[in-house]
Amino acid sequence: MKSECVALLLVLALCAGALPATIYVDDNAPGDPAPSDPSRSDPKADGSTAYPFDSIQKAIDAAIEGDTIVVAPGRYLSQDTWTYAELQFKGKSVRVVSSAPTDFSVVDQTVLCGVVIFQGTEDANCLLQGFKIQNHDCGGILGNKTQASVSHCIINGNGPCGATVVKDVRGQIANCLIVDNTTFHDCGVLPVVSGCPILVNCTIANNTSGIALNCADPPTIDQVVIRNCIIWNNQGYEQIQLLNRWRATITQIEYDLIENWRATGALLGVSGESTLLGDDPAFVQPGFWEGVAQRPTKGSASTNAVKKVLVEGDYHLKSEGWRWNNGQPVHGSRWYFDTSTSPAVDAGDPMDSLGEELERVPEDPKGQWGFNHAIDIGAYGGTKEASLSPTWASPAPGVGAVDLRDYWPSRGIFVNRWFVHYPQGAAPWFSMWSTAGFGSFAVSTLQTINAPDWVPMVYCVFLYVDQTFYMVTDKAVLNLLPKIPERFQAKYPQYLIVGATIQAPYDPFVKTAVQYRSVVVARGTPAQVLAGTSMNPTQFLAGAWPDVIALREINADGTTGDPIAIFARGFGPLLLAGQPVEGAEVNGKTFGTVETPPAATRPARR
Ligand SMILES: [Ca+2]
Ligand SMILES: [Ca+2]
Repeated sequence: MKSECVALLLVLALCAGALPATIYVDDNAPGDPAPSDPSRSDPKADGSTAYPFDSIQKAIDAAIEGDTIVVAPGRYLSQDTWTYAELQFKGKSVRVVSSAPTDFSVVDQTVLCGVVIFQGTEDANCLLQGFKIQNHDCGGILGNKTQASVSHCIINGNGPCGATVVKDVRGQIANCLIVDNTTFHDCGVLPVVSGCPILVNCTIANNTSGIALNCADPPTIDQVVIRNCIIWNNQGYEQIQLLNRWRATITQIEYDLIENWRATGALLGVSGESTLLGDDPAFVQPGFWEGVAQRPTKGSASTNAVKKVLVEGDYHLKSEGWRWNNGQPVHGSRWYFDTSTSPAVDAGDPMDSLGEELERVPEDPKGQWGFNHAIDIGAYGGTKEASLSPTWASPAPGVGAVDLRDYWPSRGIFVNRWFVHYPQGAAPWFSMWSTAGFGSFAVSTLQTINAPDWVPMVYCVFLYVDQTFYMVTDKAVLNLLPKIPERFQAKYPQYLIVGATIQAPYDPFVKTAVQYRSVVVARGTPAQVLAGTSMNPTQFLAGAWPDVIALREINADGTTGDPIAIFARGFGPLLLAGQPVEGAEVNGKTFGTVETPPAATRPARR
């Protein structure tokens, strides 16, 4: 009987252990006899909300794979920013997050004063999110090629022996501010970030050294990704150093702002067309060190040094539209504006979702002064503290909704092409390129090819005067702009307000009279906007489409039916006239099946 009970208890214990748990850490919980001192704890501390652990290490030691550890604001590891301390993941694939991990004001108050050490065997479910990592003597992250991800961390004011602050993290490093790191040891200067990283929306600036890419070590399937990042004003030879044995099977360095990036031979073949070089990112205020430090002897803690003080910077991006104010609210507002605008605002990959970025700020609900068109470059891109670009259009958009131009790209140097599914014979397709933009209107030219039922050419006019996107066939009308055209092929509202019912053209290119349908505007992922339709998301061009707009027909009985058109942010139409697009070339990238276009697709200019 007794052995049966023990067996049952064991089964229960195993069952209980198999469920992912949430473990809480708070260094300042009511029952703690010594707050900020993990050596003396509440005897009842068990990681529950009522009796949280006072050390993150205790929580990791108590956790099993899949658990989440939620850390309250406070200072952990070392209480002295010049004293070494460490946090070890010990190969456990757990999620260690702050209490509001994507809120940088909470991140700033949740400090790991020391070095975070991954054993290297953690898998992709492992996450470190929402901490400030700062220890002037030896702070940073030692990844040991872990697959763990690191996101929404402020990694600043670290001074390890050498300056490798983030080393060998193989999971994604996203939305991290890696700034104002230096060294107070005589160990030489190593790269501030090294290894074979996947860096997305990071700001790496004002460090004693740049980053080094080295993908030569196993595992053999490696990739380097540097997307939507700012790498700026790091001392040393280069912002990005390629080590001799560097190689990667996948290399993606794009939509970045990089200072003095030297395109050495090893970089041939790297995609980087959208990378801005040499442009000042216009941070609000870079950080700096005060006081003169006397370097301590090699390997020792810096007890004899004149201790420098880090005056932390503000690495939000300046904007004449709206910019998050990190300091005291001005007139009760967190949103402020500058006399210049960073080129990194709205300069990220236009096909990325905005994430938590605001489309308009609460103080300007109509978007009269600032409006969001795309994800920003840098650590605040995709967060609610991203800057908004100024509203240049005159008159102001005034309706505060997404602009169709963001969903039908025609700006830039590329001729974009979309191929429509056609059951019989070769697919018709259309191409579009930017011709001109003016204060009150912008014009793109759209040509249809291999499509006998379509008009051969339309001029797409974004007219801010009446906030309408017209397609006109008669080029003469362009001479009268910004007058509202009397004759046009088709038209859409420029701003597609989610939930609104509008009249939209079913097939904007037909030679016969264009039919309009009553449609409701839906926005989200393809699966979200297709919910309740007869269409399957897999019918559409494969790709990550985090943000699409669907124009869904309204049935006779008032219910919402199938879409007549779907537009993906930064890409253009995924579905037009009820037909899926099955291939495209957009901004130099190829999607799906693209037929070789005829040699001359661009007519001579007038
Ligand atoms: Ca304690
Ligand atoms: Ca933006």
